[in-house]
Amino acid sequence: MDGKAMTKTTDLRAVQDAYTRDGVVLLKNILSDEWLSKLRHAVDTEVEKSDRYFAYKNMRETPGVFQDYCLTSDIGRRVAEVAGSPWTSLIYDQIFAKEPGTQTQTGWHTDQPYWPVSGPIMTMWIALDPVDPDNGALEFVRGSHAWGAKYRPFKTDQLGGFLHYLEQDNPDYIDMPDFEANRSEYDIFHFENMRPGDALAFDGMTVHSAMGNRTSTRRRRGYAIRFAVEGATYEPRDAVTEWLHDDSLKSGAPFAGGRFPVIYETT
Ligand SMILES: O=C(O)CCC(=O)C(=O)O
Repeated sequence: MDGKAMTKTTDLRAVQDAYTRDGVVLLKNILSDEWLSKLRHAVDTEVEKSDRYFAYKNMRETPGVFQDYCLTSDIGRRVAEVAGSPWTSLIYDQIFAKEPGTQTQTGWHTDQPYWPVSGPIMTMWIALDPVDPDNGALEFVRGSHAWGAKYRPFKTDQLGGFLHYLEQDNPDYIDMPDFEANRSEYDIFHFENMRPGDALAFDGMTVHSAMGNRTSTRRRRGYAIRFAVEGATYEPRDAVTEWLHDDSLKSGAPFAGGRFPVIYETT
């Protein structure tokens, strides 16, 4: 549908290098005008149903625009290219609509500990509006995906504020340091002036947060899709994301198939 050619080898190397080094890379202009318009419209239809900025999840399991985008666009190929993987499977998708005046800062976290998966996974966070520090840019701790630290997942309130830790007794996890209070100790950065259709590809272990939307007029709609790639395995844990479990997959099996379709494969 997009009809875009494979990414040029030299550009791709630079993208892969940045992703491997920093745990996040900016991809410019990955959406056709048609997908941008369809996704904006679909997001607006969802957003009317709730007032929580991160409430809308897993739309891709229901027939409609989100499912069509995940299954028929070039997004699976792009993920495989950035990760250097022969395949991509879908985990789930989510809307982050920080409307004007949504002051809440998304707390620092890593994504992977929340999901029933081990090994490499990637989020594509696609901007549907211009995004900058005024209306809610995402921030990243450069290189944190490679630290080997597994941060304990935690529950948040309706506004995304910290409530309490999950899996208190799981020795695999350590409590998250206070990145916000100690910002100067870390290499924290964001991408300036994302345009609609630009995407952030980031590793499931990269520490990140998002600023609040301090504007009174500018929307900040983000559409995030979570993907598994080669090396990712299914690891269900009862304490988190039971809604993503799939009994047809064995624990330790490749994270592909069942509810998590392979959407791209090199032939
Ligand atoms: O867009 C946001 O506000 C937060 C996004 C985020 O934390 C994520 O996609 O994991």
